[in-house]
Amino acid sequence: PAIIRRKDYTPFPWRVPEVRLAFDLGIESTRVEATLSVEPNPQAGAASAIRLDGDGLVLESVAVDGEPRDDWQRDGEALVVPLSSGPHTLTIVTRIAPAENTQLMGLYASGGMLCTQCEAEGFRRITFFPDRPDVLSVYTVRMEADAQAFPVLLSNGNPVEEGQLEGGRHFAEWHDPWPKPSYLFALVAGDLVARRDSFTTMGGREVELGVWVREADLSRTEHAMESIKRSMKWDEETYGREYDLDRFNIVAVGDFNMGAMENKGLNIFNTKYVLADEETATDADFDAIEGVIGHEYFHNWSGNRITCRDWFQLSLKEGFTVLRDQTFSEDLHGAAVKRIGDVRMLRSVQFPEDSGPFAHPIRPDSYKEISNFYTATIYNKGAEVIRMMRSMAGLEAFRKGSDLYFERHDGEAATCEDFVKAMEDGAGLDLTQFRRWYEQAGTPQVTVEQHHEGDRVTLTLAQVVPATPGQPDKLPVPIPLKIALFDREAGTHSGEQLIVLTQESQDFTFDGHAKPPVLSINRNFTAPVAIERDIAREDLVFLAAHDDDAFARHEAMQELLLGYLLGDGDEAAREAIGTAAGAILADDALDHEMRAELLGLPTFAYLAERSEVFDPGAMVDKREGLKTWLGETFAGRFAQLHDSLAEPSRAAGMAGKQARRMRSVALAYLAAADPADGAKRGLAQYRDAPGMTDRQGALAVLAGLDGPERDEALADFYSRFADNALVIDKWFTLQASALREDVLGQIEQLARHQAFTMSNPNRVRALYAAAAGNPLAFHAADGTGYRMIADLILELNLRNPQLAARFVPSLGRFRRIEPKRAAMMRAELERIAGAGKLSRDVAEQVEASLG
Ligand code: B3K
Ligand code: ZN
Repeated sequence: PAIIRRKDYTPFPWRVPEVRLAFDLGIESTRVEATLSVEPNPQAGAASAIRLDGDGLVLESVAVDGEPRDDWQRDGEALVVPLSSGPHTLTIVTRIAPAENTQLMGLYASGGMLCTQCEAEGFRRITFFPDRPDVLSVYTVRMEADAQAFPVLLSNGNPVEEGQLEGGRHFAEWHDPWPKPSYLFALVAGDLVARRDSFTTMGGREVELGVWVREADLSRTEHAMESIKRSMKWDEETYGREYDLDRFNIVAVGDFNMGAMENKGLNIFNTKYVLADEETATDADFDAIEGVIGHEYFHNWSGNRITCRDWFQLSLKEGFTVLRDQTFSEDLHGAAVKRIGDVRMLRSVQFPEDSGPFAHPIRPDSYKEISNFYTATIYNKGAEVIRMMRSMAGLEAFRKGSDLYFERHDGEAATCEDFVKAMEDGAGLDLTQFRRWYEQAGTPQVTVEQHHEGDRVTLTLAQVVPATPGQPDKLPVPIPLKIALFDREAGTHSGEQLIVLTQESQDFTFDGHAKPPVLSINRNFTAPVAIERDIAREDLVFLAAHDDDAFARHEAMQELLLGYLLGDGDEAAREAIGTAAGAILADDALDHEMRAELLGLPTFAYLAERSEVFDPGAMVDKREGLKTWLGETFAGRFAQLHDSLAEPSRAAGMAGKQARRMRSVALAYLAAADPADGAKRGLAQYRDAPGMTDRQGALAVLAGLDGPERDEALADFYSRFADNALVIDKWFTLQASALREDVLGQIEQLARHQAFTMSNPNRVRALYAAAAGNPLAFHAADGTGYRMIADLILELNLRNPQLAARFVPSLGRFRRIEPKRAAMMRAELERIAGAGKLSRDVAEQVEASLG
């Protein structure tokens, strides 16, 4: 595939101020008439033709200024129409087949309804168009369809007209007054019902809200609706951003490649991020729904009102919007646990990406298939980079920066540089060196040394940004680190401060410390870096028990755990973990959710990332062994917690959620120590569960055990929820995630289960993303796990390239794995590479992986 480069950007020679789309909708066949008003773009050079992107379209006719034309040409999938200078009207008729659209890009069918997904390059699968984010148009959309099959017809903006037609057909017309790029176009046609509500904006605009679902799902939409209202309010209060249409609609779709999509005024969602009630969704599901609804809603300003000039700027909207959704959730439910979870995700997914074959800067320099760049780097590291600006500026100045950004670039297709400049001007920061965060891939590695003399402490900090593919030499970046120096005896510190490491190596001195203080560093994870420091074990125990920064406290515990799990496993290291865990379990000032969080073991993905050579089998034994030991050591306390925190329902609010979290963690430790007791307790928790949080928590533990309790719970779960696809997804995931020797065979059986299908992305991910993340399945010593994932990639390759490509990085990480397994992983990548016609998505990932 061809390489697209950032430096080659040129503006499109034509402007397309207005677009009229007329759809004659049908599942098997849909006719699209597109009328484009075009005029030369004064910002670009003159052109004698217009080149329109297309993908899989059947062209029926072309007319210019009302005159039929046949002097057009096809250039690959594109359509080139000769055009004299000056304004014109272009009318193009195409035909598409939604039912055959298995890629789920463009217009496709899902459970009898029709819906669209256009980001990044799906609009060209609907009609010929300059399908690039810097061409902004005002859209009017007319949809015609069978009234019975498609009673509801939705598109962007506000409704203008609707009516009945002959032959049982009807139509609706929508108009979106805000100019937008084609990737934000959307339509939905189907037999849907809405939960309706309204929101009055700070400027007094009355917005009609709708959450559109299948009738059977209506009772599970309350949380989504409440989440919309909370999002609207928060964005007004926190960023001064007001909604700008009379309608805001969300539609839930069962077959969807990702989480959701921010189409202007008509967000389309994976059902997973809309539907929830206590019986079928966990607390984590509720929070994820609120977070994703917030994310898509916040895009209305960071993404839609200000969009991206080109796809290299993707982090402009995604990094910023992730930061916005993260802090939205922090503000609503407490920052500590949210931050810890976000950092765990960053380290488990983004750090490995940043040290692997697909490492790329948050603003990449080139790509072959843009869909491959919807990554944790663009999204989550992108958010961390903006969060650093926020930490350096302080909240007030940061708001000035964001205000200036929104004011200066409203209505434009902007660049990351525009954002940085607005932050410099508005927040008063000098970001000259900071721009390297946008240019360089790789997670900076920071080492810390501490010296004490007289009453002076010197911290010597050094940084290395590691080489990544295509970027052998790196420059130092500014690394803002919040620190505190603790007086060990008093258990307090004299105040938090922000230091910024800008050089390769730098000394920071602090006076007034008669005794060597205990350093708490990168508090609240101010910088997305890896820190290596020489710290005494008892100092980590001290911080794990006393640090007043929740993240740093958690971090100290993680350092103790990593030290033991990555080291040679000596007794003293384990004892130190025991001492810290004992303090955490005894600390009555902690809430149960934070307590559970502090007792969580590092993920396998992060352990692999931190290992020079990762031996999955050995690590499972060691990590599970530690769990057993902790469970035995604190059996009494865990049992007491499991007994006393029984069955609060969601009505109990925050305290109930905290209790549920701790209860299932306690169960996991108890089961590790005593499987028979764990099975008994697990089944009781399963049976008595007032909702999905306790039920799933119990089933997750039972799935890893043997015996009748496991069988009973799994069978009950399936039959109880057989008609709920999202819950059946959980049933697949729980079994495929179980750490048991026979799990691979079970996954193979689940793949043959009648409820399994390759055509639903949620179901595929439920089984195979869990399998690829399970060290005992994926890394089975004989290589069958690798073969299974490679077969999956090949099977999905052309059917759904985006979904297929998502599975490649797991195989691509072979350089970190012990040599026997690494060779088998590589061989599977080579098998894919040699397998014939590969989609651009899979080809790019596989080529990068093989390096
Ligand atoms: N912007 C979409 C992602 C589209 C991904 C296309 N492959 C969702 C989001 O980030 O909000
Ligand atoms: Zn987004």
